[in-house]
Amino acid sequence: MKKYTKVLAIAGSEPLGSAGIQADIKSISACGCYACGAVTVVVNEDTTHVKGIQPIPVPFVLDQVRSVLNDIGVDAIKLGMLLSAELVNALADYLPVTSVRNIVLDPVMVNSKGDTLFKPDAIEAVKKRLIPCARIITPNIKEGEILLGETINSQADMGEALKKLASMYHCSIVLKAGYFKEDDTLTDLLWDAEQKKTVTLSVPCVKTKNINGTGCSFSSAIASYMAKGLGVEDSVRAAKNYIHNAISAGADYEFGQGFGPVDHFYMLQQ
Ligand code: PXL
Repeated sequence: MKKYTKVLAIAGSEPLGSAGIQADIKSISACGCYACGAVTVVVNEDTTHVKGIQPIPVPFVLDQVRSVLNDIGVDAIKLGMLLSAELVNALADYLPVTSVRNIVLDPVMVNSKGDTLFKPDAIEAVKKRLIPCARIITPNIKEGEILLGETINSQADMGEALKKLASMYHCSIVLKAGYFKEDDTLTDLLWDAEQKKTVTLSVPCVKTKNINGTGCSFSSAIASYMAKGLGVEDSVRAAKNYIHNAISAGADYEFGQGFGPVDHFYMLQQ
């Protein structure tokens, strides 16, 4: 019998098809895996801002996750927008009793538009309870600052920040430089906690407003490559390559008044 390599996204829905679980499903599919999705919240947004958030009741989110894991099983899980401490704690209780070890946590707290996507009490629960379940976390600079409790003012500060984050949290960490987009080159830093090494990942900065959902898509790509059996560094390098190509290919599309999407399926247009 043939088997799919399966990735479950546990994340929020949004109507544009650019970010959240829609972006996760596109990214996982584009990276060659079978995408499953358990919805945590339904967000109403346009390309300029978030207008409303309706959480799905926590027991029902867990029911969706159990339906996937108990029946078909998955090779990796990507955690996106979780919103509440109640859901973070429920997942922290449940995930360790599953057999899934490829857990990628995108600590979605602040999006590209600066909207807050987390309740304050959820932040403590993520730090104390959920990060210990993750194989890798993928904070942007703002999320890195929240996890660290200090500001990160430039790319030059990122090395020190990553060292401190690595000593606080014991998983692998990609600290994403995206906020420093006045620079010509963006250098994300990876702490590979399994090989005990720091890796620099530099790409030319693409000048575009079409960056909605980049974090979602990147973390889902990491989960997909981990699901296929790649190690931490190889998964992050492959995912970085995927998201850079998707941003470059999507850069010149007109899409609403604000932030547009990346071109998830750029490889189908060649
Ligand atoms: O890009 C962060 C993000 C994650 N999840 C959902 C979102 C967004 C951005 O707006 O709507 C559901």
